[in-house]
Amino acid sequence: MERTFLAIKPDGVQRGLVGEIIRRFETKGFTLVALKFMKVSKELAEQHYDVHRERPFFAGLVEFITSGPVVAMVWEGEGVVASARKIIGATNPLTSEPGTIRGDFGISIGRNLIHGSDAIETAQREIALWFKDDELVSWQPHLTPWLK
Ligand code: FUP
Repeated sequence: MERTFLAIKPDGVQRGLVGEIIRRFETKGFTLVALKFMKVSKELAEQHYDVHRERPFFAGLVEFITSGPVVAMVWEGEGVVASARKIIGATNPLTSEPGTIRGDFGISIGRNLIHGSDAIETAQREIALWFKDDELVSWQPHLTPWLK
């Protein structure tokens, strides 16, 4: 089954949006596989954003993501990678559609509340980077038959 990696960034935590953000994935019908509340090390932040290493915003991005606790999560479900990206909205909250997390709660590209893997292969890399195998919980929610 398809899985994605999501992380509520320090701004989402500081603004008290953890419950609101998790609720959107839960009520959509996706299944929670792993969740941890943690401070992010500089090493983990740099590895996570490795593709942006040469970009001018890289240092600020690493500083921001390590500035306070985050909620790291794995969610599972058919098409979850692309669907989560829709629920999250475009990178810049000023142009994200209303109804998306970034569109509803953000105004700054550098404070865009949540990360979501952009492709299935990226999700696999990010899940392995953030979680140990024994932190991933496989289970069958009883609600499943009502959603299909
Ligand atoms: P996304 O996949 O929507 O999180 O966006 P990207 O992978 O393109 O960018 C990763 C993070 O870099 C964004 F969440 C915000 C930050 N960023 C900037 O701060 N400035 C930019 O110009 C582009 C991205």
